[in-house]
Amino acid sequence: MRSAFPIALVGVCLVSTPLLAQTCSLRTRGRCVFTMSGLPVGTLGEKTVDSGLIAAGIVPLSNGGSNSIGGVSSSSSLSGSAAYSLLEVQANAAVSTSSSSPNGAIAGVDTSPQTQFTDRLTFQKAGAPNGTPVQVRFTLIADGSVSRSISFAASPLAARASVRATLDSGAFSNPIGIGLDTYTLNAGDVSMPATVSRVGTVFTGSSYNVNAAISANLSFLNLAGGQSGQTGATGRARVQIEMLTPGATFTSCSGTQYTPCNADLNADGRVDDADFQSFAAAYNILDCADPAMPVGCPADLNSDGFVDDLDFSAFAVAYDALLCE
Ligand SMILES: [Ca+2]
Ligand SMILES: [Ca+2]
Repeated sequence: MRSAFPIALVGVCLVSTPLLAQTCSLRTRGRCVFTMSGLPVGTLGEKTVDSGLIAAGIVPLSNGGSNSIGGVSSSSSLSGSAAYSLLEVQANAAVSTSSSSPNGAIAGVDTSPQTQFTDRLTFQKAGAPNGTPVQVRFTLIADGSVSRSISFAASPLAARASVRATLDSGAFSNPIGIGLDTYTLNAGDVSMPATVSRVGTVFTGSSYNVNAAISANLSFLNLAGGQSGQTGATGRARVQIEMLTPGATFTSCSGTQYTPCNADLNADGRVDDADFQSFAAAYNILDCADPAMPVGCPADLNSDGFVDDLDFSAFAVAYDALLCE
């Protein structure tokens, strides 16, 4: 959203009102549930952690707990990290009940998103006056997995796992969503792995927020009488930002450059063997129009519609460099 100073306030406030501060922050949080009937009063059955808003660094996320009584057990865990441009989350939940126990149990992970960053970008173009339109491309690269395993016949909603990465900014319309879900994707989301870009027109001298987040949600299992089940979700996302107008640049509140690193196909900030496996699979498919190719054809590093030897040459350079910097 373009920054706007509320002119009406100027007349009202005799004391000068500060311009909106440049904001950038990181946050991790989430609730784990691990409870059952029959627990002694006062037993911890859920736990919520929240880092609050942190200005800098990598913010780790760690949460979890378990209970068991009379042959019934319940556990859930959540971990991850938030850094500018790189987000990661993992979650697991499991329940089992003995056939002879009268107790039921539930487990799950929620509170969304669990890892997130907000940054504020200001655009410039040398020699151009403030208010000059320039174009910028925002890209979200996301990968992950979900799993669901239950010992009994049930609706998909009885034990649901989902992970979703999102990117939005006032600099472009239509927020990006990439996800996986054992039940059904969010409307408008494409499935992981995927690389999705939006191009926006922004104005020099103006500032725009960019927000990215990952959510992992594991629905509660409500089990009794000799049932068991487990769910898991893991997701990673990386954000890159590129100026398309020659001579245009941006600065960010956090100081992050959001440098493109297109060969990092699994969004973990490194170009290594895991990326090579994805690249090799795409190389065998060749044509970006093939339905088997991941959305956005991320392995087509030179954007010519095919994953071929030209892309392999570019991949090899990034593989040698290893880290996305
Ligand atoms: Ca990688
Ligand atoms: Ca290509």
